[in-house]
Amino acid sequence: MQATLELIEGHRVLDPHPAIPVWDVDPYDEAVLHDPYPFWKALRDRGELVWIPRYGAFMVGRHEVTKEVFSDHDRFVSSRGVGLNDFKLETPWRAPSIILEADPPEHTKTRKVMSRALSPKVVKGMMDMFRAAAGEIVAPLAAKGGIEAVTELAEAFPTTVFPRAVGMTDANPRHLVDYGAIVFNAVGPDNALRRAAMARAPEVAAWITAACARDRLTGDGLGALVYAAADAGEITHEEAAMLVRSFLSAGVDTTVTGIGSALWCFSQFPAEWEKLRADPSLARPAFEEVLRFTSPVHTFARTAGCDTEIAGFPVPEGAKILCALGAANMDPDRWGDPEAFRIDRRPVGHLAFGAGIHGCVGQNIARGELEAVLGALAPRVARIEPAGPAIWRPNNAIHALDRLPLRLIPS
Ligand code: OVM
Repeated sequence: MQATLELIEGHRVLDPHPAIPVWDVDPYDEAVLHDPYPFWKALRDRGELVWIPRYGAFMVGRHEVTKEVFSDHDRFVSSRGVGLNDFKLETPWRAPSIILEADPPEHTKTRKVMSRALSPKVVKGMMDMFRAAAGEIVAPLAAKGGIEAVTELAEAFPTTVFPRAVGMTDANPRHLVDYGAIVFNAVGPDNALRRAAMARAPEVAAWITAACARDRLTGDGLGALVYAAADAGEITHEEAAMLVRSFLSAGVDTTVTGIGSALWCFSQFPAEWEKLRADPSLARPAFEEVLRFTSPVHTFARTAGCDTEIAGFPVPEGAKILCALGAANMDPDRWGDPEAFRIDRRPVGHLAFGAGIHGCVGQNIARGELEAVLGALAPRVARIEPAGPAIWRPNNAIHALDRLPLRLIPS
């Protein structure tokens, strides 16, 4: 007879070292996800490394230690999943991503292909298309005045330009946005958010998988670049389809969130909008500050691949470490006056794109999209004012708005 391995949230049950601070909190409580800032402060205040009994996992939120865990891919692996489930012990809900949920040496090959497809040169070639699309979306909104910014702008722009960039021949904007939300909720615990996401996963995932096939893509997009790497023998054609799936997993919900959060920041800090209008070259640094201030991906995990230490405390092999990127981005030990949103801060070292070999491979295209959107808004819109309460949408990994009513005052 074989003893049943006891699991908590799909990973091994462990006993933390008794000196590690224990915090009886649910980091995925909907109240926390609605307004995570007080939770992030409390997490940093509890210590360098905290034990969360509710999920049998460690958590970090101070900048230095979060960056250490996130960038040390030798000790803290991604191949066992970047959520609470340990892929070594439980079958994941979809075939693992061959870039996000992979370690070297396998990761090295797929990362190289994606990195080339998303290079600054490729993104530069898309900027005219991004700027034209941003102008077409923004001009009527600026004239209209009252808008619901999440649907009319934050979702409208990436769901227009991203399928074109990838070369998708038929796009379903709703499925693209929803798939992102599913993928990101899936890295959380088995809570109501994850269950609701999983209920919709079969239908949406089937559509996504079909959309990754070569015959569904044009010959001149990012998808074609990935399939060209397969033709060249760098990866297999099956791997190419999986990497196209990664574009569709990581490229839509994240940029939708970035745009929505940028608009929210400017509606809250009108003097910063004036600064941007006075100096449009601040669009890029402004986006970095939006990322630091709002952390579109608030939490991802790693798994200890060996017995190791964090902040001097022992951490056993198989331990999950929840990394609160949002907490690190607001750490007063790293950022002066972190609760001030200042578009000229130039917050080098923020963790919104992660760090190390898994740092967001799409960050150039994300920056290009935001530059296009802010570049279309700045000359047309004198002020961005709240026109009702901004409502955040709880997600196990994404810190995003659900509704953002705004009044755009034309210039
Ligand atoms: C992927 C992927 C990459 C980055 C983020 C992400 C969880 C997914 O390769 O599927 O969202």
